[in-house]
Amino acid sequence: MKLQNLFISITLTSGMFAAAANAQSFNIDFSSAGAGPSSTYAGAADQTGFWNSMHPAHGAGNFSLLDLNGNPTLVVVSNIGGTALESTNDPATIGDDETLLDDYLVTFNDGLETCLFFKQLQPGTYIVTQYCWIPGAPATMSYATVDQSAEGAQIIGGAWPGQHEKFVTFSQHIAVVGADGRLNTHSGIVPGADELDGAALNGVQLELIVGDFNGDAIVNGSDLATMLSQWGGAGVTDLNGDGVVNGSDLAALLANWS
Ligand SMILES: [Ca+2]
Ligand SMILES: [Ca+2]
Ligand SMILES: [Ca+2]
Ligand SMILES: [Ca+2]
Repeated sequence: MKLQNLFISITLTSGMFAAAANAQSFNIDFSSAGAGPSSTYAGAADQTGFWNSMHPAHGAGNFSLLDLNGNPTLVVVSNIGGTALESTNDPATIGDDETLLDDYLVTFNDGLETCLFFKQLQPGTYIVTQYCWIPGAPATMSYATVDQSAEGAQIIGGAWPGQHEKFVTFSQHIAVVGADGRLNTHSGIVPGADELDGAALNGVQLELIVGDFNGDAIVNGSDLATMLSQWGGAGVTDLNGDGVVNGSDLAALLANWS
């Protein structure tokens, strides 16, 4: 393709891909009230948009997730382990922070984490944010892991710092979802801690890094090289799923360049 034509193709198609990316990024709050934070609330992942409000009763089956625009997707999530929803008004939290943090799933069993099982996710690299903060008892630590991440456990807890802070209110893992479309997250008792103090899961944010093919959560020349190696054919770099790697996919990659 001539460079000029490539540029035109990129210009025409780049708008499509913000929507495609949004379709595979999600905000989830556990709530008894049936309403999550407002759509202007970005959380710790800096990701505004619709917040799914999930009650433990939803987790018994497959709860269908809406995307950041509030549109239906094929992605479903179920949960085991901590299925009791606790609610405490921590005096330090207000507004949307309170909506997210002041109710939560809890486990009191050191052999049973609060596990979420996502299915039918688009394969790719995700930044996975788990909120693991116990309102009213924030010094109690939780132990957060993600099966599809090369990163180990992160231990989360501490007094509300006035805003979200990694390792205090949330964990963050880079995870790679494969062709099976699955992602498993866990928040459990810290090994050796008193299980009767509990461990929390207030909510989760999943952010798909469109255009990252090597799992480093950065979109750069390495990913571009992978795309060019598949140019004109099929492969994982076919970002819009139309069966061919071309300028449309390149536009999506460049739109997310790190
Ligand atoms: Ca509060
Ligand atoms: Ca919540
Ligand atoms: Ca990369
Ligand atoms: Ca394509």
